[in-house]
Amino acid sequence: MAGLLQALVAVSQKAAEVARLCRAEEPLFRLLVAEKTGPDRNARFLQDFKTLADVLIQELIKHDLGTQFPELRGHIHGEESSEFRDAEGGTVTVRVCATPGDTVALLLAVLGPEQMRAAELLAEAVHREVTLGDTELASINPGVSPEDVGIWIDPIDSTNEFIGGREDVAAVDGVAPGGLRSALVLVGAFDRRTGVPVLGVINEPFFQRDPQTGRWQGRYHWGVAHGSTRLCSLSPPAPRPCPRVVLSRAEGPAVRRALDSLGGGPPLLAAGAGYKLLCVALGLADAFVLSQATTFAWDSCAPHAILRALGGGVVALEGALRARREGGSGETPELRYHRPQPGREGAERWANREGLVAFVHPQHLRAVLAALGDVPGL
Ligand code: 2IP
Ligand code: CA
Repeated sequence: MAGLLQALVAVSQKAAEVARLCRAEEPLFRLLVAEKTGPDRNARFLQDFKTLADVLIQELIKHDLGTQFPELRGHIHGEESSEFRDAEGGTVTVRVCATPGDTVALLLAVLGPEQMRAAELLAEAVHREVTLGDTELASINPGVSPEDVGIWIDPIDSTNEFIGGREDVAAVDGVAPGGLRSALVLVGAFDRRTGVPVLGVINEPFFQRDPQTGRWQGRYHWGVAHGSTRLCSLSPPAPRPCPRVVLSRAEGPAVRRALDSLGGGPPLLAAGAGYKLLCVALGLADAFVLSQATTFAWDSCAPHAILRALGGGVVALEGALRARREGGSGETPELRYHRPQPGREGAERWANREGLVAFVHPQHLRAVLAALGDVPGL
């Protein structure tokens, strides 16, 4: 039986396939963008279709991993709730059923009986077998036991860019500021006991268009940071002398100004938390700084494992600044993934409340923290 890392990659490939299908197949595409097209809109369900696509991807990942590794059941978490309203106002729990026919029936309950073609296309994709022809990956055995880990899934990070679907967004120094490129599938595994991320897969469903067929081609990246094992499909990028940062468009002016002193040039701006973390892993930026609590465990777990595999990490911004002020020596504690925030409800239980800094080279983390040390409110 293939190992857990190979299974995470395989499910991410299947998820990416469903994401591409939603944009390539007319009946699905129509549903996906229906909110924007107005007159075609069917108030009964259309508003929910983009969420249904997310949930279905999340559920196929849960289903495939739980089938292959029963020890993981009950420990696979995702961003989305799988409860939907059906046509009669009742509740349907979206899941992958035993047969494609049963899955079609369940999807019809959410989509409405007239959406047979869309339901069939989706059900066929979620029941398809995926084979990986990746010989390098096949030879990796990270030694991570499924009974020791939990899983975080972000079925589609940057959902807005996925729906918006812009294809012509020009990259700035290799970084796409937005558009389909920033929509990613993220699947990470963390140690159940310590919360440390140990395996990560980032899948880019919309990496590039095949010049021959015009179809979207994806690619994926994986990393292992378990015990003393560090393995990654990427090589650690060479550090720039002065770190270049990537930021959310929503980042405040005080943080932006403070980071100017790093001397690494104007910050790159990009959509998608996962995409910005990927930019750091790829060396397109040296650090991603976020001062707000707008990312969650499912956004950062998988990329965090990859950054650790490359020798870097992701720390809580406020916690790291506090530790620095208190003059603590030693390593800054990194984000963990096993415990919800006490006293919070819903998604907020899993927010990265203290912001974050992602890096590959520790000297860049130190430079960023030094630059932000005097920003009021941090
Ligand atoms: C979002 C998405 C957003 C990001 C936000 C995430 O996840 O990645 O793009 O904001 O933090 O939670 P920004 O683009 O400003 O970084 P999702 O799309 O899955 O809700
Ligand atoms: Ca997300």
